[in-house]
Amino acid sequence: MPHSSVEQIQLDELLCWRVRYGSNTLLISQQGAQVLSYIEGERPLIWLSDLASFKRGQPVRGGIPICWPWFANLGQNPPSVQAMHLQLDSAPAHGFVRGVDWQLQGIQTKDDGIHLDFTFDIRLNPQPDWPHDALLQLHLHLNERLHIALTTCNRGDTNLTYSQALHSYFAVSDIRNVQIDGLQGSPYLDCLDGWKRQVQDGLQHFSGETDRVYLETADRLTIVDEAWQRRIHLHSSGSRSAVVWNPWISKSQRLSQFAHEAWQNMLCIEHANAADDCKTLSSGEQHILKACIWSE
Ligand code: TA6
Repeated sequence: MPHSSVEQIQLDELLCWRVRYGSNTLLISQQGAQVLSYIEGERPLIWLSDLASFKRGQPVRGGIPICWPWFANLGQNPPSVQAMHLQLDSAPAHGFVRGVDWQLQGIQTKDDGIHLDFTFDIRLNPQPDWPHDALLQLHLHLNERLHIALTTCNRGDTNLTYSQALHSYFAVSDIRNVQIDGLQGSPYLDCLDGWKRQVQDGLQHFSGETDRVYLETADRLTIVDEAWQRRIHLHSSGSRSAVVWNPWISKSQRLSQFAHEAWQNMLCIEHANAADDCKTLSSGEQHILKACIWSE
């Protein structure tokens, strides 16, 4: 097995772990159980903003924030997701688990790589406006690839309906010169045009702000980056929706922790259960959203 190590570090206000496996380096914070960055060899695969700040209660710009128990603004979700919340207008974007500490359950070095387990237990973090009994488990497994599994367990007596996303920021050479392979023919909701339903025609290129929820998605997507001679492979299970986002020029200037030119070097592709793909769990049921990320 290649050389591997795990060290606990402090980044400003956040407790983090730096995990190494061979030439791969993963940085995770206890807050949000958020992957902050992932570097393969010399080059970032998961992007972290140059202006990222590591403050308590504030999601870090970049990495893989976990959006749960709703994706985007609650009011943009299906009525069944909205109905789980008691104060629609006070609900934070992307849910309430990004900015709070999760519990580290364990770190194990095995023959197949390094495994980290975190939980978010609603019983330890009660949400008066979202009064449901659920347990979130995040399993991170690092070897030649980064494997992520987010499990939602419904411990309540009634149905639990939620949406979610692994809000992954990928590093690219120049958004104007990359494309996504695998979305051809998929329907999508255009979040910049009233969430109107469209259909993807051919490979996805970028020439402006893009914010889309793709539906009926394939379980394999690829970011083709000719300039860096790199293909980033994204395999998933438990998801039939994927969010594609680049803020482009003007929105970049309204984003926190985001340099004005940073839009050129990042691309979000987020494995999700969003819109029509939201999930309903009966009492005692669980669902696992999985993603596997690597480049070659
Ligand atoms: O995933 C795309 C999106 O919903 C965009 O509309 C934009 O708001 C982005 O998420 C970033 O959201 P955040 O709350 O992390 O700034």
